[in-house]
Amino acid sequence: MTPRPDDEGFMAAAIRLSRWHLGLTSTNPSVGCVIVKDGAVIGRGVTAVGGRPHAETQALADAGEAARGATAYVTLEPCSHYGKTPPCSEALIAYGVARVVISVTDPDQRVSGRGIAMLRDAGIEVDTGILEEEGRRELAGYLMRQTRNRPYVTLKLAVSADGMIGRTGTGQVRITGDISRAQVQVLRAENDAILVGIGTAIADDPELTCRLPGLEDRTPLRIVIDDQLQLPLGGKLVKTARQYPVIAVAGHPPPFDENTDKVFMARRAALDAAGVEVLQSNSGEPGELLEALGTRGISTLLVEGGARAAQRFLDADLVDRILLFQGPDAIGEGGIESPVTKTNIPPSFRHIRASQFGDDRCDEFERGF
Ligand code: AOF
Ligand code: ZN
Repeated sequence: MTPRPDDEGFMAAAIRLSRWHLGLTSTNPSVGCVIVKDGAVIGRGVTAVGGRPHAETQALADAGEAARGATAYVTLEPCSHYGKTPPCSEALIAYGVARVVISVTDPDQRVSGRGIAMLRDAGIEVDTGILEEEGRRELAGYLMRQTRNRPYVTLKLAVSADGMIGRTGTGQVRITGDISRAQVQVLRAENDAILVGIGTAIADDPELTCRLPGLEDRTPLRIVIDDQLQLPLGGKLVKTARQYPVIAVAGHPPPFDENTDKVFMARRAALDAAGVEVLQSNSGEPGELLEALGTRGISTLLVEGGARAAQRFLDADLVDRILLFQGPDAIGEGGIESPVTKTNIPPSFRHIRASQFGDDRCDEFERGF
């Protein structure tokens, strides 16, 4: 019942493995599992695309007979329920694994401690909480949706050297370089959904797809906060809506007079005809949208801008992670100030990582939950 010196290294390997299918297993989490015997990895598994089979059963199959007496490192507590597949705990027992090391316990009410109990009842040694902080980070979307029925929210901002996110009156301003841009495409692929405000949708005409070769199919659900349904019908978002889904979130019904009512309904019908889903929000609050997304199985949301949308999520205290990309050039006059810069990150956030992407620096901040 005591952690061993090698535990963290092997758990780190299991966590790295879990990243392979990040964004591809929804609504199941992407779990990693390595099976170790005599100091060597003899089996590997990651939750399959689509969520099944689970990581452990694949790692056990990979190890085969050799799993007898081995140690299994798994990023999430092995399941104990009969779903579409039999429980992983049962498989670990059947293969004769001697010890199971777990990073994060599973909040799913069908599991939640029962997986560990099943293993212990069978005489298997179990240790939990190994690299828990790192494990929770990879499973953040799953954990957030399970415990709060909302997606884990990442706010991504690209700011100039003088802390601006753009310039008034112009379209997209190039702030960061190619490597950062590619990095953002990876971020898109890893998230279930991506959101911008209508201001950005009009000014930048973004496509919000994932365009990295091989990752095109991992374009997330695209969402625009669009109180008055002004999304341009000729823009890239609407034009690609039949291929990659788009949701326009309409604000709470304004005090309509007959005329505005007609315009709103006409826009609604036009978006509908173009294949855009219109979601009517009652309160106009980000919390309401997040709950609706959680209920649809969306575990991770990337908020990509602009300043107003970012501010709405920050004000509602609904940002869990901030990624601040900073380019080398200043924008100067006419710049639109970023709601967040390195010097005014809300105090509940902790700096966890800094990376260099070409000439740009990226700082990552998170707060626990
Ligand atoms: C594991 N290993 O790799 C994953 C687990 O719909 P089901 O039957 O696949 O069950 C989904 C639940 O399985 C999910 O809520 C979580 O509790 C667990 N996910 N468990 O042992 C895995 N992905
Ligand atoms: Zn399982």
